[in-house]
Amino acid sequence: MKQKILELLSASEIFISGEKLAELCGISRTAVWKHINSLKEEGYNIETQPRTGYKLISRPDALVKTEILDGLQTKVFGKEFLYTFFEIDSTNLKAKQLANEGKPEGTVVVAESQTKGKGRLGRKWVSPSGKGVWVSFILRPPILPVKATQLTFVIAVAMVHSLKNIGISDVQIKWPNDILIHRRKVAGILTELSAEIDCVNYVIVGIGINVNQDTFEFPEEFKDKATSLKEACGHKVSRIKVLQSVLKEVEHFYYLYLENGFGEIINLWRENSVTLGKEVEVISGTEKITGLAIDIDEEGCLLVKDREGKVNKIVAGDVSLRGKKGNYV
Ligand code: BT5
Repeated sequence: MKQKILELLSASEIFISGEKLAELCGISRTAVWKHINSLKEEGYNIETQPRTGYKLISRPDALVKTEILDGLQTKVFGKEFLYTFFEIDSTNLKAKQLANEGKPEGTVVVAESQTKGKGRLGRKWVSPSGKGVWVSFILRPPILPVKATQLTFVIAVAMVHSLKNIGISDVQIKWPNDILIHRRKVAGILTELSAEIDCVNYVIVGIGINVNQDTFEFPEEFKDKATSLKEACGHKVSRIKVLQSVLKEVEHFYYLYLENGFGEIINLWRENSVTLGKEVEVISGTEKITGLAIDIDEEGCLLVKDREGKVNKIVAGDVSLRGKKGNYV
């Protein structure tokens, strides 16, 4: 009902009386008043005039439920199960807990900040308050566990489209899980699997997107490798719009993948890859491989042709691209 009141206020440029809102929503005026107060607590600036009613002045710049749902164009993702937190250890950990409790596919967890944001292999993901979109969702794909790695590619393709949709160009994918703008990392994807030998219980996909940081705000260790949407387009970007766009495209490409398989996704991935056709250095466990990144295979492994002409199939690792000065960055 709160959502409906917000929609009515958004659509009106003039004051709407409590009586009118009550009538349109089929609730009492006291109930309207309570919902208005709850919206105010969430950060909506609603002007109230005793005899004329209510008018929406401004919206909060916060990842609150009402705001996320207002205009969210998904069928399932985030529609029924959407959890928002001001601060959390990690949205992936929370999503995992919810998945273990039986929450369905399309459940979404978002936080303003994470105290233990995770990257791959236990690395840290820096997630400051109010600056980014830190989101995870539950998937329950009817696929074999060996195919679960393909989901990172599905999500990467969805990420490129979702950022392009909101007017951000030059978005590219670096194998396996980085989203880059002008060769700097703007987002990372973390895919975690729970499975039996022959079936997937669930997959948690976590995405961290830098939205409104300035370069100087990034920690020294990766300042020269990271960027934000604000840096890329020169102005502040609405985190709500980013999140809504990501959820829409993730849902779209995920269902496309389930229906049509990996083929279409692979082609889209290739089109948007910064890795293929480049000289790369890959650190995979204790191994270091250098060569030409020629393609990815059906499982999403990177194929790197070394100087001897041998094609190395790389299952997991970190890729550096050869820079203009011949060094790997
Ligand atoms: C990733 O790992 O890129 C996956 C990041 C996934 C984060 C999301 S946020 C929502 C959800 N909840 C979680 O707890 N996690 C997910 P990886 O490829 O291992 O990259 C990690 C490395 O990126 C770090 O070692 C840093 O060097 C760098 N890094 C950390 N924070 C960053 C940031 N905000 N922007 C750019 N680079 C960062």
